[in-house]
Amino acid sequence: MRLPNDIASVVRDYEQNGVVVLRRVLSDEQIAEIRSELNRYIAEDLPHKPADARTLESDGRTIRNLWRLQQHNAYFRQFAQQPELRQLVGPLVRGEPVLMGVETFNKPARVGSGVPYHQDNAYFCQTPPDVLTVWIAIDRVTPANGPVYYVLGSHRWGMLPTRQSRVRGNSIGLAEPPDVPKDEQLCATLEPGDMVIHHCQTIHHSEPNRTEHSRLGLLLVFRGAHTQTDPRLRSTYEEALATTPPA
Ligand SMILES: O=C(O)CCC(=O)C(=O)O
Repeated sequence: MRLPNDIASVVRDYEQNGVVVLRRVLSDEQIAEIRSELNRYIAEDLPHKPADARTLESDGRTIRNLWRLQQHNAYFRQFAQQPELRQLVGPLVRGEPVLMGVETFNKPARVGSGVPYHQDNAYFCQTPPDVLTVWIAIDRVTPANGPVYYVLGSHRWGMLPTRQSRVRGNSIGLAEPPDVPKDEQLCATLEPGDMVIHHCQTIHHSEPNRTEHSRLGLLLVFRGAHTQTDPRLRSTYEEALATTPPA
């Protein structure tokens, strides 16, 4: 990984905006290796995993998400533990980074579904909210194939009211979309190997992919070792999960 030397400026941007974009962190070779391991995992291992190791698109066969790769796959578990990444993540989560999840948002060509406006901490349920997601572009992300939009500074708005979304894989969203026009949000158009880091209270969403071009993202979730589960957030999330399970 080629991460910036100037960690202080990444921390400044992250604290200011709740999201920071880092370009060309992974090489083409590293991207090819990740893609090949994902394909191998899907073909050889996934059929033997529990159904909730993935979410399918509404066609019932195309993969929308892979979940908990840190449990299911040694390659991705190790990938997420690279020392230079932990060094960057530590100051952002204000403590010792603990890996909470490795997952994918595949946003496949033609059938890739949207993700409703949400704050991740409605899913992670941690207090204090020292949790973040590292979103790595495996495919190119264009304005057309379902980029993620982030509302800058919204990580400072606290946890907003939620409602169940009935979207498989994203069961809980914001009760109301934020009053910030899309053209004022950060649209994360990315090249393969670029990385976006966002805070777990940063509001974000993405639209369906109707193009012929897949928009695969690999996500790593870290919390600070000092965070704890908030029982109120957790029970709201469990209700949403019961209504709309991932599989
Ligand atoms: O990749 C997407 O479309 C949505 C990703 C997302 O919700 C997240 O990074 O938490």
